[in-house]
Amino acid sequence: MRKPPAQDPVQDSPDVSAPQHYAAGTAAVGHSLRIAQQQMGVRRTALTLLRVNQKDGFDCPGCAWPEPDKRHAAEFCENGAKAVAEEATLRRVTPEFFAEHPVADLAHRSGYWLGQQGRLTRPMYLPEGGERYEPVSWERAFDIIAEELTALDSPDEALFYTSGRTSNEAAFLYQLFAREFGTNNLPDCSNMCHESSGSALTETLGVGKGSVLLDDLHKADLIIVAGQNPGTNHPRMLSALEKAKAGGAKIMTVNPLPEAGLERFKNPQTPRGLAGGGTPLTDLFLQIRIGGDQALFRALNRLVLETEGAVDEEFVRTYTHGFEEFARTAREGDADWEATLAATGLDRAEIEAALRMVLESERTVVCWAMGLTQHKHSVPTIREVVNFLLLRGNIGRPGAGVCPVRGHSNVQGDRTMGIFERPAPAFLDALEKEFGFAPPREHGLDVVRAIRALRDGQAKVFFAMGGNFVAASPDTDVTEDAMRRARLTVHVSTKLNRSHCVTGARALILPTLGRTERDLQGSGEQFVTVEDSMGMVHASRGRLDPASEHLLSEPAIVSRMARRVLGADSATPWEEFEKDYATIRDRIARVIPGFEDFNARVARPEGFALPHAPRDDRRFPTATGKANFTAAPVEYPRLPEGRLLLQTLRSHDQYNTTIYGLDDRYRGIKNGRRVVLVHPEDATALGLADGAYADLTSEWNDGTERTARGFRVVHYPTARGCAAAYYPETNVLVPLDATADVSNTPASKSVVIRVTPS
Ligand SMILES: Nc1nc2c(c(=O)[nH]1)N[C@H]1C(S)=C(S)[C@@H](COP(=O)(O)OP(=O)(O)OC[C@H]3O[C@@H](n4cnc5c(=O)[nH]c(N)nc54)[C@H](O)[C@@H]3O)O[C@H]1N2
Ligand SMILES: Nc1nc2c(c(=O)[nH]1)N[C@H]1C(S)=C(S)[C@@H](COP(=O)(O)OP(=O)(O)OC[C@H]3O[C@@H](n4cnc5c(=O)[nH]c(N)nc54)[C@H](O)[C@@H]3O)O[C@H]1N2
Ligand code: SF4
Ligand SMILES: [Mo]
Repeated sequence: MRKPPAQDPVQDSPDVSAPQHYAAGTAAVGHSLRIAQQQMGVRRTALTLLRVNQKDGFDCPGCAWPEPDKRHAAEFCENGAKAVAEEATLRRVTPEFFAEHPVADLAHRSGYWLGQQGRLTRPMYLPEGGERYEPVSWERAFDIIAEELTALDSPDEALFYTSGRTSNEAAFLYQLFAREFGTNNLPDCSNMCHESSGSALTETLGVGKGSVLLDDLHKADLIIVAGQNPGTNHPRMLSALEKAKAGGAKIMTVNPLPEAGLERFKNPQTPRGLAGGGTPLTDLFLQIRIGGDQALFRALNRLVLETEGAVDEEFVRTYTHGFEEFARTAREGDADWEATLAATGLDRAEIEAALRMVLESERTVVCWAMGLTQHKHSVPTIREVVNFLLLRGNIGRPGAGVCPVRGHSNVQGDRTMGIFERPAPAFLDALEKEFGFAPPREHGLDVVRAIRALRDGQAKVFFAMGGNFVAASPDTDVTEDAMRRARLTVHVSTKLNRSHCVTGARALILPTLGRTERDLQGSGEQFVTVEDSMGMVHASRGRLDPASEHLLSEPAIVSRMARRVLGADSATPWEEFEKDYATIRDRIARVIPGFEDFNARVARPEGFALPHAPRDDRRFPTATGKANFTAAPVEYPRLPEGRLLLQTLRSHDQYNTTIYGLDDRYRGIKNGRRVVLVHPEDATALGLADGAYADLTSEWNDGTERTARGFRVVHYPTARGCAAAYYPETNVLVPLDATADVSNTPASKSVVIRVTPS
């Protein structure tokens, strides 16, 4: 066992130097190996990293970027290596650790310190009024869950949260259990992530997922990367961009920050990448103001409409609906030059340069992530991206399409498996037919509504399949108070985190197997399956010995909980499911379209692609049966005098609420996370010197204010009027009610703040 650092490191004196202008290279390789070896030692590092993303290995627990068909021996990136090391660490959290550290002590530790303690090893229970977690048997843990669930007045007083690492098999069982229990309360991390993409794409194209495969990126003429920082968050996407460029593609980047990874890429898998200057990626950088994207795409659409012969009229006539109204709105609406320039902060020449690239391209892909999804007007923004692609027929042909780049490694698969608070009637019908019970039909609660239900005493049991709910959610103080009002909080987790320290009256921690570990059940060794960001499904097999003999897999936990809670009321063969995951896949095959013959097809090493009607044959399963143009007013945030618009984002050394280290190498930040990046001229106007310390106060419509203290001001080349600081430290500033229209995603990329010297 390895020892974690005993002291919580001081986090508030970051060192700052100039940002880097390229990503990866040798530093990335060295950095990932160093972190991996600290956690796993040399031998385990070598054995484990060689299995990441291999056809007989395990799926990288990092992001959802797909694997290329031809694999290298080292098919992982720096941040994949960190994700693996975080899970395969040799450090352990034992019952003695919990005896030494009362919950009140853990609640004062940083998320970084908690995570550094290592893997959870035993089920732990915090009794009502107790000060410390104590070891508990699995049987007793399930009894406690059953006691609290059966005591509820209604099944809708229970909440079943999911984070996106859960396998297809576990997710399918989990939603089945929740629905047999009687609720659609299945909030998930997607609600805070790509919900806006799902909402916009389902309405306009009929499928809430991306429409491109990896090869389409390689074939594109133009790739627009908007609101995404792949150098950190999807590092191997840079290899795809490099390949696309080698094939002649142009890349346009839309971002308030000049992100190093999009400037230049030194591919660590090639000798040239390691030794040479690397590949310049971005051809045109549009340094947009936060929240200006809808205005930008609307302006491009207006200009395309005004250009003779630029619209793919045949495509528009055959496959789309609503063109006339959209065209009228774009021509006559509020997207004139004045509004466009105010919203985007760009100048006319930049937008005209963008237009030229658009018109020169036969095949265009738009990629995006949180920079587009976490604003009040995110859904109309993404609909405008769809308008943009439809205009030139860029849906359902090779080298073109929508590419929302997903976060967690199986977040897309979890949705496919039915982790959704608003399930489609057809899905519920199929469950009903297969399992012979009547699933609840009323919609359940998403993340924000779940927090309100806890706050208002309408939800009493909170169960989490992974994740770190209180740290990931907005309005930290409100969320934590809400969580403390629960009767019981349960977390199925691999690592210790903040959510274990902010509990209901009673609390359970249920330790589970990770991706890297062998999963042995009654019928022998099991594998699980996952779906990547491009709808490819494949198997994942762990080989390491489990972190402790007391761990249960996620499918086993759900099966046992279901048996204990539902008892004779359930005709579902839960025991068989636990014993042999192939029997779960047989059921998935019968319930979920696209999974026919699941067991046979997933036996192929490369897995299989799920069908996608718009991509495969330009069929659009929408309300109109066509791809829908939409016409919405252009919105963008307007800032009161002396305020900045704050986006809350990720550093290079974190995975959401998991902090791997205290550096953000590409942005030149070291040894600390409480920084706020502000344009030098804005900072000067506000009297904020580089290196000064400041408090951030957010202002919300209802007159309430929220403050986060002690951030080092960094003069940084972001867009004017904008600021950036890391999540989750700044989640205290995001009001619970500040959400995107339609999708209800927290607007954590557009928070109006004052920055005042501390
Ligand atoms: N290493 C690592 N990998 C990860 C994660 C991680 O935390 N660490 N998280 C995973 C998850 S769950 C997700 S969802 C993804 C997140 O992946 P990203 O979405 O890339 O993550 P963020 O750090 O939130 O970065 C948002 C980017 O959008 C830009 N941006 C902010 N506001 C705007 C705007 O209004 N317009 C435009 N055009 N751009 C804007 C920011 O400057 C930044 O470059 O990554 C996944 N992969
Ligand atoms: N302000 C602000 N807030 C945000 C965002 C933002 O950009 N800004 N981004 C949002 C986004 S995109 C997302 S996706 C959410 C993320 O929200 P979550 O998914 O809830 O958070 P994570 O930090 O990914 O969860 C980490 C925890 O998952 C557990 N874990 C890891 N692997 C496994 C596993 O294999 N099984 C199980 N059972 N548990 C495991 C570990 O205990 C670890 O502590 O945060 C959202 N919150
Ligand atoms: S790009 Fe994502 S999935 Fe691929 S190795 Fe890196 S972290 Fe893992
Ligand atoms: Mo995410």
